[in-house]
Amino acid sequence: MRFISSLFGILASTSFIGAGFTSAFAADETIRSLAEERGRFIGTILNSEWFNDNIEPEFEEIHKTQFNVVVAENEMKFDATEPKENVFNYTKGDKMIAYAQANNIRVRGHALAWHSQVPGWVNDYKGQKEKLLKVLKNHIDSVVGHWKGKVAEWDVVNEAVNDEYNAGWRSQGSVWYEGIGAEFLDSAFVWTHAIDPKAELCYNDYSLEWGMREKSKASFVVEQVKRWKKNGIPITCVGTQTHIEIAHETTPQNVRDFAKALAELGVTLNITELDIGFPKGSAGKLGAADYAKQGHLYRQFMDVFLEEPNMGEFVIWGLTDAHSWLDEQQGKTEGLLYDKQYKPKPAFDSIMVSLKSHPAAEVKTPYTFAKDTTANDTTVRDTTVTDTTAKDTSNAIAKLRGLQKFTIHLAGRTLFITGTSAKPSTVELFDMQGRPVFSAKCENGSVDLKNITEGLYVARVHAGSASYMQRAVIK
Ligand code: 9MR
Repeated sequence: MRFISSLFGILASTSFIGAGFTSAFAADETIRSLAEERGRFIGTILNSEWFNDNIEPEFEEIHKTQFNVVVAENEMKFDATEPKENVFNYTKGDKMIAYAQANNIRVRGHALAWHSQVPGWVNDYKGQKEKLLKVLKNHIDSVVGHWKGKVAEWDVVNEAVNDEYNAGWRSQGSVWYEGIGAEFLDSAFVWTHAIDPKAELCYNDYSLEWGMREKSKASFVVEQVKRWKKNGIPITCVGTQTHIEIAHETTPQNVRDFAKALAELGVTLNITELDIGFPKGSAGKLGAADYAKQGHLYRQFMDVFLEEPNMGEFVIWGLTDAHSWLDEQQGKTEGLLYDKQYKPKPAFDSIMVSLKSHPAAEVKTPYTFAKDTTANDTTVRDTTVTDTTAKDTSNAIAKLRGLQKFTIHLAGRTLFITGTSAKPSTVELFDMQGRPVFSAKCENGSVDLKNITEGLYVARVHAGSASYMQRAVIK
């Protein structure tokens, strides 16, 4: 791949270069480096051809240069990782993890509980609730345990909403729903969190980019996220797959609206499988205006992504039009950033332009939110409250400095505080996105948490002029 240097201003004013696909950016300027400066992740899959060592050398070179988050196209799915009951195969997934670690790339795990790509032996247990619960738990325990600390984010549940535009769970064709009921989703989140408390946990689906109208998939998902958060189910993100076509012009705005609705709930929205295909029949007939239009849509998605503070990952379902599920399975074509000869398309330039038009100082990132860095040491370090009344509490925890130690102890629903130098006066709880959920005066070193739902919180204790913070699990 050859890049020609030119000034960003010239590119911005000419908008898109058109067919010929010569990128106008310097070689050391990558979408990865620009995304990293902005605290964001831009990614793509490793196609199955990569796992089988059956892909052109350009693929990996571009992949690791331009992207900082990766997903396995098929190799971490249920049928790949547990082809026989309780017999696990991690070889291909391990290959990807090693690649990601060598190149400092974040890993998305895809996917744990999904009705598709489950092996035949699971379907043999159709309708057997207790057995299916054991099967799913064992799968999650083993797979998440194997890659604990190496997978930053899991698609815990994939595509569980039906396609019938009546806002309900996929009740047919899902071995999990038919056998267990909707509780399989809640359980999957709880089990995954129990094994890897540091991982981000997503609900992932398609057609979420169709807007928030009544009975839409997106509004149904928002309602479920509300329920999950209320019940302490440890969901941290939603993935909108976003497999769209060139004609779907309203979708970027819909994704923006969806992101805002999820922000209200303290949940991140990630774009997880973006592609913008042309109808298959148009192959060979596409011109500069078509590729410019595709670029324009990519740019609009990137603009939304950079402008919404609760979006963190922008993942495209493929790198090159030479290897894409669109041609193989969808009757669509040429939906990606690189053409079949690995030349960057105008869509690539559009993403560059969008990144450059959003100065790093103005782009917020959800990944400064409170992280569970405390698995072995339950004291949250480097965090103490300086602004207890901040309106934007989402970043409040991350801003905190200079923590001192204290001890909390839960007996039933009573929280006891010891070890502070002064008498504790107030106790507050925040959810893991830093939103306040509880505040009470501390009488005799304890507070009653009987109205708090189960879940993971950060407790803040005021004692004298100091305040202290610590992670608290309410069971
Ligand atoms: O790209 C994947 C393709 O190779 C598989 O044959 C297909 C089988 O279901 O899955 C494709 O990936 C899908 C992803 O796992 C979930 N969302 C839709 C993706 C495209 O079908």
